[in-house]
Amino acid sequence: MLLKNATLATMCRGTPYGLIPNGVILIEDGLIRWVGPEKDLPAGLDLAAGEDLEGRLITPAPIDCHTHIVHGGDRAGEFEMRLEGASYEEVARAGGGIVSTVTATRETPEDELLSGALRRADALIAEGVSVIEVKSGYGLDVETETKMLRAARRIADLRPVRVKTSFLGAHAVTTEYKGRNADYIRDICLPALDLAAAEGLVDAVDGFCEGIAFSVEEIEPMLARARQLGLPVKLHAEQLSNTGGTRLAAAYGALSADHVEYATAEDARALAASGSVAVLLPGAFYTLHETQLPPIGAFRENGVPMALATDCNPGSSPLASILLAMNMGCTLFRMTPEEALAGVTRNAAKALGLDDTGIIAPGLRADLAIWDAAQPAELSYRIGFNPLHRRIFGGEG
Ligand code: DI6
Ligand code: FE
Repeated sequence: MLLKNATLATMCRGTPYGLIPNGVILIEDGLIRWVGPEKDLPAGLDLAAGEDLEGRLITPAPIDCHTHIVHGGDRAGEFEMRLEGASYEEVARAGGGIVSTVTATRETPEDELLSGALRRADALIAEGVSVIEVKSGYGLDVETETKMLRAARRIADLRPVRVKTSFLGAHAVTTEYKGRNADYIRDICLPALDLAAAEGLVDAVDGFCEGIAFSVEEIEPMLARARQLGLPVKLHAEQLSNTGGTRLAAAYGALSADHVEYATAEDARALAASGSVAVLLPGAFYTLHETQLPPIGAFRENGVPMALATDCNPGSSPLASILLAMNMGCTLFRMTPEEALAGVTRNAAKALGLDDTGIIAPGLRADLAIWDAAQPAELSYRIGFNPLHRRIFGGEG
């Protein structure tokens, strides 16, 4: 496959967007073989046979590096109650909150979890997404955590997309373990992780480090077990308050620390030292009416790579649009459109430990998005408009 007459935002470093006007991409065996300006085309390549993209923009296919798209039920009723004035406690007493999603997820058979997740995955794929990270964390028992991860894996059997799974057993505790977080980690979380990892269901280990969830001391055994199992880690950290999750993540060489609204400049330096990505989730910021902005300036100054993702989940971020996440990154977090695009391509790949995708370069997978757009800023600029012209996944499409 030879694509010609396109504007390429390769996202390779050096120039803004790694832009190549009037570019050509040669794809062979699912991989990018050659990329460059038409004038540099190697001898022997017959451009006449190429497909004329009429000046359209090509970017690396977006990657959604933080989602919870496998879950039972929804929380629309809770959303409505809160907007009618119910307090968080009243919602919880009426059976709402994260525990209601746990109940629904336990009750939902794996096939139905899968079909619900496919609807959300399809919305992402329609915007060109080629890799979706999917977390467990609405089971909170051994059986349901593994059921969620099996459903997540099956998405990639049924759709042209890659799935990376994260074990998020340490997400919340159910009533029987209320006030006994450490017991929950020992009795449920660690055995569930061991089992899921043995079944090959886990690509990374995640945890929710927060005042309303787990302390750094409670989470650390999960990271230590991940290390024993040879699995990379990431953490939900500093979302609602600063409890030290970012520094713990950095100490374990985490792939990423996610949310990080309440992270400090010192936390940013820790992430820079460990080479971890800051994954920013403006959908949750927006839904929760948060006002504390993540320390974007400190991330920039320290060279911390920033990724952007949907956090698609039924409670704090019912968002299944990577393009809207990019727009929110720019409008709410004041990221530049170039940072937003790097956030869903190069840096999202890094947040998942993927080195075969995320930029347009020879030898990498041909996972590309072709847009009805003339310049990359258009992807972040419009709201509720999908300019995807075509998606190429592993050289197909
Ligand atoms: N942070 C979040 O924003 C979600 N999980 C997490 O650790 C919330 C998930 C939910 O409300 O269902
Ligand atoms: Fe999340």
